[in-house]
Amino acid sequence: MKLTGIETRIVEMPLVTPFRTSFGTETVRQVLVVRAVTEDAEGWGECGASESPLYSSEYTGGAADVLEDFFIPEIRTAQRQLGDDFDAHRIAPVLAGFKGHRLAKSSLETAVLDAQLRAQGVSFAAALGAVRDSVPCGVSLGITDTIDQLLDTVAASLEAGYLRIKLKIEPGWDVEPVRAVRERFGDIDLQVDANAAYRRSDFRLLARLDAFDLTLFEQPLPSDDLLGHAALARVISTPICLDESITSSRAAAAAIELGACSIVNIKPGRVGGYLEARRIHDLCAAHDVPVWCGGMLETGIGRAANVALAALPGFTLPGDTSASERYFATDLTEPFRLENGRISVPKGPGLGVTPLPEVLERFTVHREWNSMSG
Ligand code: NPQ
Ligand code: MG
Repeated sequence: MKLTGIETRIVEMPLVTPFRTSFGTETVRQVLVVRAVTEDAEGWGECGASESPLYSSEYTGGAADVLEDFFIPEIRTAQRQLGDDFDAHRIAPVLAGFKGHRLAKSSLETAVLDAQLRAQGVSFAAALGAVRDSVPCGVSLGITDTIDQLLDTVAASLEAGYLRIKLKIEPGWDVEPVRAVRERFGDIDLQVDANAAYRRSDFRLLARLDAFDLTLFEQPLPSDDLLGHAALARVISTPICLDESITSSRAAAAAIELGACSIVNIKPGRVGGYLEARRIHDLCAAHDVPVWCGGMLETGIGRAANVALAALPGFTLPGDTSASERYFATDLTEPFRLENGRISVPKGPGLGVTPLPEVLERFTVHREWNSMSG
């Protein structure tokens, strides 16, 4: 394929409700959107980074800088050397020398892969190996001021049809909200996510969550503490699932071998892209480790790709692949809707959706064209 250029954009999408986690509260989704233009098609990718480096070390402005100053120039060189042999599979190897910045790398690879698949007339789902035409959906619910507010939010989510509820927890907001939700709603599929907010000294507190029959406990401890998670897994009965710790297929292999988790949250951005995400899916399947698709408050661009990935056979648990309206009054694309707790996998070439031009323009705050011939 022949790349003509890559556009980097920052858009700011208002959220329908503030989203509070152990690391902060988000009211606007500031998101980097990448458009790859080739001679035959154009493709889109979205970066999971947020305005501040709180979920991980990446943030939107930094992602834009590293793309514009380092990654795109390196891709330009590779494109010149490889000519028609250049394609999306070359991107990760070409950028491998640059450390980290996986969310940024993923947005670039996704945009080029989308352009390539659109030119070939192949959907993301077909290219990745999807086996379903719709996926079961869960929802991730932020920390609220009161337990009554949380109960109302859970009730509305079940009413909307979500098949699984995930509660964000942190020290001081854990056993009591979980108890209240379990008592009020009975035998629902319920799980929790701490975003690394606990420490090894909290094991006795965390063992109290065993009483509530949770499907899983996501990322209790800091991302670099695989041994801590392995130790925790030996003293609690709730299955541990890792999110932030799983930055690559190597990290996933280490976590599984150490017994640090028995379930894996796959976020394609966090691992550097959909191709690496598929490798982790394959690795986990080989070890009988269930996986599910996480979320980073994606617009329709990232959501389309996530839903395609979540249709692979090893994704046996409902993902954080919620409907567009969970986050946005107006999405960048035609909205993804929940039907009987599921979202349909797009069938069209590439992502199968494109940003609505006037919506994209309305929310854009920065835009740069990076020519491949410049
Ligand atoms: C998680 N996501 O699983 C993340 C955390 C998260 C849906 O719970 C802006 C960008 C805000 C990315 C807030 C969900 C975010 C974000 C939370 C990711 O841990
Ligand atoms: Mg998480």
